[in-house]
Amino acid sequence: MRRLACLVASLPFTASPALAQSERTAAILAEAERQCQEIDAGGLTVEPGAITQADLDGDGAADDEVVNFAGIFCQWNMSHWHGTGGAPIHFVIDGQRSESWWANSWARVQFDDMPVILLSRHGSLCDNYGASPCVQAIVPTENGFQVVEDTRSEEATLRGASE
Ligand SMILES: [Ca+2]
Repeated sequence: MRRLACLVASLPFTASPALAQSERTAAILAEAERQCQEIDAGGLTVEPGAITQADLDGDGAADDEVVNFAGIFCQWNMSHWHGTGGAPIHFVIDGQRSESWWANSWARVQFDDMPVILLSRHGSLCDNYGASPCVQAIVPTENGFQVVEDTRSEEATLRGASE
């Protein structure tokens, strides 16, 4: 086991959480590292590209960060943050506030003058089988993230009233 640990530790993609750009991102990685230790799974492995700079809130500066756990692992437990629903993706605005969602992938688009984050999520969240297409839109704002609440029952009521 010790030999395996040395092998894993020496793989080229192994990186240090010290690569974090902002305090908030550093805190996310520190918490992840703590979780790895808690489950006795060694240190934290951060692949190149797991942390990217982006302009999420549309202020024109790429001073936001995306911490994508698709590229972050516990050294001895590669599945800790990885499942059929993807992995947690943390969106860090201005290095200060963040929220995370489990998703397979993300994209930043512009829609009606709004910066929008799109997430490809597990199909069960769209009340369908796991691999079915399921997309969620999130708007980063000054105070947080705007997400539509589940309005399906409300819409069914409205539909029923108009029939
Ligand atoms: Ca920003």
